[in-house]
Amino acid sequence: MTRYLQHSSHWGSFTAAQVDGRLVIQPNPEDPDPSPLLGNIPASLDHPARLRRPLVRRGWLEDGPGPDSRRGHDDYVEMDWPEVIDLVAAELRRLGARPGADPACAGRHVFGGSYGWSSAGRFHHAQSQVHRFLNTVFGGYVRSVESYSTAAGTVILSYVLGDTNVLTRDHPYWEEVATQTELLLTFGGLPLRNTQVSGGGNSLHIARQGLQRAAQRGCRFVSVSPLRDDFVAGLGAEWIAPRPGTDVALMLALAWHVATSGRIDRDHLARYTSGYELFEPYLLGASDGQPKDFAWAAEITRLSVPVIAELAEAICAKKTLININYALQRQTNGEQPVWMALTLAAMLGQTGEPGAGFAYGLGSIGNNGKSALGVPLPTFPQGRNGISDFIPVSRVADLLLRPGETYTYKGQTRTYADIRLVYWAGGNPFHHHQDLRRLREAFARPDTVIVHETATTATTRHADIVLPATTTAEREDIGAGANDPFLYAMERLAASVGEARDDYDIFAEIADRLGCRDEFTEGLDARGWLARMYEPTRKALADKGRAAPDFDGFWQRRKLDLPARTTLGRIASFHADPAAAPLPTESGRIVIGSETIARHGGESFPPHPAWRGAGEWLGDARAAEFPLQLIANQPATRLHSQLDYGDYSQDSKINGHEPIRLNPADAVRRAIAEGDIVRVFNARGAVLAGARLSEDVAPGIVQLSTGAWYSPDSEGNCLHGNPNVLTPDIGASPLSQGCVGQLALVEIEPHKI
Ligand code: PGD
Repeated sequence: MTRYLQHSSHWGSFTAAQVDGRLVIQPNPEDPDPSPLLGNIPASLDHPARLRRPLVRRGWLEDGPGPDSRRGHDDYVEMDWPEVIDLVAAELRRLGARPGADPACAGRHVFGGSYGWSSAGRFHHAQSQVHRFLNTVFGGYVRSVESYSTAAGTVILSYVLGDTNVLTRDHPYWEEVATQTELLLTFGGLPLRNTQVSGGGNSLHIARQGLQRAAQRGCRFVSVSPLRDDFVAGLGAEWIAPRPGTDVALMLALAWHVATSGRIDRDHLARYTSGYELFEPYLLGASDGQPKDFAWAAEITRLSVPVIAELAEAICAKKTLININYALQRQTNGEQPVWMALTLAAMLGQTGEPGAGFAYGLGSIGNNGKSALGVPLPTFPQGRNGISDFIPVSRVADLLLRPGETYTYKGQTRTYADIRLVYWAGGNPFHHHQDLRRLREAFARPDTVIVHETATTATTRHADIVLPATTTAEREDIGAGANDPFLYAMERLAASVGEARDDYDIFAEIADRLGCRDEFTEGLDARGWLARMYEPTRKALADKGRAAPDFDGFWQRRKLDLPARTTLGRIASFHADPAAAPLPTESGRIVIGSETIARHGGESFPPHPAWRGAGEWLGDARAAEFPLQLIANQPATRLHSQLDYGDYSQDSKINGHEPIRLNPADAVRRAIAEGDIVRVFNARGAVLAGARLSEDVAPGIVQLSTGAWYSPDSEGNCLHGNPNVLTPDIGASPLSQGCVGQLALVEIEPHKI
């Protein structure tokens, strides 16, 4: 009988076996709503895109390290492992790597931010591996902070509420929504496609059930989004589609009604917040002559006054949970919608109330809204980074293009380092970064770019040395994710593809050549690390009187239950006793107004939430030339760009192009029919995509998800449909410098062959 082996991914746990040479996947039988993304995994073992041999760029090999605009255009020479390891070791040595290297002279020229989701598995997590390696051989590296997922939101919340990870992973919102919420007002909808995935593991997909239970109880859902299907169909959700980027104006009008109709909870504000007095004059128009009333908001959002007024009254009358999705802060001035949603919830006096108040990112990622765990998860130690220098993660092109120049971040004036080596493993910047033609210029600057990858992505085609890495299916690991109630043995499902090696083994070999193998490995192989990393979790389970077998016992059982935390979460503790459990903010309370934030945000940053526009939005002057709002959101058929070659993702393509959705009225006006190949363009470049006409997309909007592999033509335009050719590479504000990849202005026309 075929033995199915246990495994796990960012989008679900499963068992798998090879049947007739192809991986057959069985989703976790306990999962109420398994993700169809599992259908992308089988291709990972046999697809031609898999890297099978080490590659070195011809120009680098022949002419040596140095800035080179041939990156992205050059061809590659295959190499044997011993030879390529020697080559990498020699180049790292030239750049200053050695045992006990002095961080002051070596690592400060190395960018090891290496952002990316990589794949599930606590040990083979590629970013942790590269960090430990660079700490070992260079003594440190220039790192990155924040994430492409949530930077503007995380930064503003760090001032006004606290640590985002603690907040978003600390609340059993799904249970509360299912049992208590009366009105769920959700900005950015609540797209189940995003709840499919969660970093490290997501074995129970409970969002759909939570919403269904709430609907059965009579909960009202209002989804504010340009896309109707950002909320699951069939539950009677109302769809409100303001112009994208104008949600703050809508929230302000709701707040104006709360304040002027006498429903404001001043006791709640006094007990739990600070700085409302800075905000109210702006809200009521005393400071700028403009009350943020319904008519004002209707003009900006293009919603009707009755729609806004009805919603304003409803939130005052019901137990209301105001949820704000990550997408809303991935925009210019992305701090404002997050800050304003929190402010509105506080004015209603509902923060801290189960099933009500403020939620961030419910529907942005699978495990937000589940109960936090009561035991620690296994972690791979990354060592000590002796370099204090960092960039906000989405400033990577600026880092490479503008060495020595200054920028601001959280009130600091910082200087971009002079980077000679870029080392990347487990990420695909030519998928995730904005303005990809500019990123190409940036990647031409360093002396050397080294990438470990499982497949030939656009990032490997801009690297000098490409080292083929195994996927999780080809190695053993421990699978677990925040708020996920299981720990899994990830058994090896298949032999390595071609000559691919585990990132750990690659780093251990290079460290060996540099004379510091033992510092990197501590004498352990992968199994040895898994056993060591498992121990703190085992001990914590034992301390709680739970099943806690030794490592071999765990491996045989293949799965362990992890208990949820039983103590109060951060927000609940604060609301229970704000003096005893203050928030980590300047006042110890929720911050609605603050001169510190205004100072840190630079000249035009307001001391309270405010409507400041959204960069490339339909009210901007640039809309005259590029009149359509591009929503470059997360894809439904893959995680980011991962396994875009997989069957489930490929089935969604139109003649090999990524689908772009638009309203039929906009299509007719441009003589575009269903299935046509279209050219989407703006001043930054152009991409080809396949047209899908849909009434679920509001007029004036086009939606092209991220993750189609960047396939540049000679101009750097994308033949496949990666929207990041079109999105702006600027920081959300001088405060956060967050990614603004969600919105851009574009035009679209039939593609002429
Ligand atoms: P992934 O496609 O997950 O994208 O950006 P990210 O770089 O994380 O890339 C991971 C890569 O790791 C894949 O190429 C995969 O093959 C490789 N990999 C997987 N496992 C391993 C391994 O074990 N070893 C090695 N060496 N490699 C491995 C995601 C980022 O994109 C994120 S988080 C967000 S939220 C952003 N979202 C948007 C957006 O909404 N709009 C736009 N326009 N742009 C975005 N970009 C951001």
